[in-house]
Amino acid sequence: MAKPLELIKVEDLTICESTAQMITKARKDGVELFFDRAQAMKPCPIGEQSACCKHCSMGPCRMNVNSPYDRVGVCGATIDTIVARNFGRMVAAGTAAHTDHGMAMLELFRDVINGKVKDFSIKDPIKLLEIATSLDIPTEGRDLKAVALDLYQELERTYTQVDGEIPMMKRVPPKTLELWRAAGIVPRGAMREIMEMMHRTAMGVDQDYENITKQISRTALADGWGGSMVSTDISDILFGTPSPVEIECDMGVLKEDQVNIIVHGHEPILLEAMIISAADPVLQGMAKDAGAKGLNLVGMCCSGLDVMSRHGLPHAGNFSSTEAVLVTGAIDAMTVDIQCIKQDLKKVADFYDTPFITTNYRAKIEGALHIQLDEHEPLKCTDEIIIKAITRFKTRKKPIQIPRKIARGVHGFSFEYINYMLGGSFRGSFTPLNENIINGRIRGVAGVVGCTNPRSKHDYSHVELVKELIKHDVLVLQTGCSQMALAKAGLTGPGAAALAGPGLAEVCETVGMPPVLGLGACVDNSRILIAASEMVKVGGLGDSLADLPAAGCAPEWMSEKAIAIGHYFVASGIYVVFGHTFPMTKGTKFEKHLFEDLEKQGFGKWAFADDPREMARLMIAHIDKKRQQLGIDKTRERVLSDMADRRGLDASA
Ligand code: SF4
Ligand code: MSK
Repeated sequence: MAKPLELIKVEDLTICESTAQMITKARKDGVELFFDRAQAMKPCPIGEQSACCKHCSMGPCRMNVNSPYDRVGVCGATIDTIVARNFGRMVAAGTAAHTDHGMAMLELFRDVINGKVKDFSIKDPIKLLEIATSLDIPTEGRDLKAVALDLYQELERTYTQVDGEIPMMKRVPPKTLELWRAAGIVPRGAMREIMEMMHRTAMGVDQDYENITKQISRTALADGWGGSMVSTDISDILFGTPSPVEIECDMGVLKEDQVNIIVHGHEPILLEAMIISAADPVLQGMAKDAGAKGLNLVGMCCSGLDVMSRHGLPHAGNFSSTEAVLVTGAIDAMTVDIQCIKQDLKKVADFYDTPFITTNYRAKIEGALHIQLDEHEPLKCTDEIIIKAITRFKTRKKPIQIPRKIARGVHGFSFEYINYMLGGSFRGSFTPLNENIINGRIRGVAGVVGCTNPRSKHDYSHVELVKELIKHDVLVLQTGCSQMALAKAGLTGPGAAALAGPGLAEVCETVGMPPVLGLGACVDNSRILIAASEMVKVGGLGDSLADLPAAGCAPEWMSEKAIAIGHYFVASGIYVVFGHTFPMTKGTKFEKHLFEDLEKQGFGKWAFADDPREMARLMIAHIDKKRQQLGIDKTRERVLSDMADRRGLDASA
């Protein structure tokens, strides 16, 4: 039986002070939050290990997690078939989410080029030309619109192509691509791969876990090197490629004397349109007439992460704080688009008299006000939302309690900016990064990404893991809710270098960068793939992504999207650790396949750990193993290697 809610200590639920204050307030107000439900609803032990199947009505079939081979499903499906199929469907769902988002961005791009969408334009023509060139689209002497139309046609294949390799395969390091070709996992269009994944995991189709894993890899690669990558590139082309800017984070960014509007979700278009509406003098005048000092637009979750560094917009918190922010009573409207939007936000918003507005036909919530955002006239929707927020400001009834904490940090490290930052404006280059890895100042690179989860102490594992990694000279790249966890903890500011090991701290000081680089939303993990590919291209760290002294981790993951991301990194050659839980039956052949065999085949591999220090230990051990394989484990003396040294290291690898 669940403990009475008041006995669960708030400090066991979160390390975010603002969220903790709001959980306490919600309890006083009698408002239930997902933290409470997560305590009350214990996970099914069979489901937790992914050991059940309901793919047909001869089941559901439940396996014995303590003795997984003592029975099979009614159809004869073994535990390996069942767990692999379930895993495959999670990857298909995550890939579908990212690619549907990416395709929406591509359609917006097409309509901007065609002049059908007039409120947005191409903000980064240089990136448009660079991407076109990387895909062998002629640019010389051509008009930008003609190049853009060709680029649209080419990128559409990322989603729809039924046969042959998708365009972004041109960006994969040749040796990695060779491995994928030999394994038969080079992706076609995402629609094709998702379709085949769903088919193969239906009752009575693919019942060989190794063969299922191949399609899992192919589907995940269609996400990371396909749908997600295109989404990021198009967002940059349309709205500008991020570069570092100081951002204010945490709930202290809310203002009692202003109209506070939260934008939460994933597609940048809603928040970009809100920014245009909020700058409208008529709406600003209405806010003033209502007694407000102004309109305070605040991002949350990945909507905020995607847009904040393009506009210097404040950010109130990550996934686990989206109910808590409503508890302040200070939110005059919360508006959402797609993904990671908890259904109970509507109920919490109702309690605090906050208008809760859905804007995307793909993500309505029962009982919530829906104002469809039509990309051809987006301001119609966003103007209306602002008017509703102003009305609520005028009629605020509930007491307001805003946590005071504000953390300032630097965000917006796109691949392009990292290149420029390391190499300088005339000779953008990853060479200094590789050199510092080779000489040992930087031990390796880690991607720490992903969600927060009420079954895991909010933000705790993200922060402890990253502290441990930088202390051991591992440079950390971040996206998604993890980035916001570190931002709130003050680790995205310049002060974080003081927590870094001596080698990493020295590099940070020389280059003028923090040891924790925030790259954007969860869909922007493709920026990490491109950065890793550049490291391979620059030389000295092996020939394929699997050779790099690098590792990834999602310590508090919850979404199927995270599984798709984890697997596209594994298939790309990266070691990936997931925390708090993993959808796997222990002691199965499928577990061994993902956790050991894939690496022997030249890919990366999965791992699991519950404690952040153990996650760090596993990642550092892997990085050290790769350093040893590259022959750079003995080169931690402080000398910059030249080209000849690096060629030598290459030859000895
Ligand atoms: Fe059971 Fe097989 Fe049907 Fe799954 S597909 S529910 S294992 S009978
Ligand atoms: S929002 S997928 S909780 S990172 Fe992208 Fe955060 Fe995870 Fe959603």
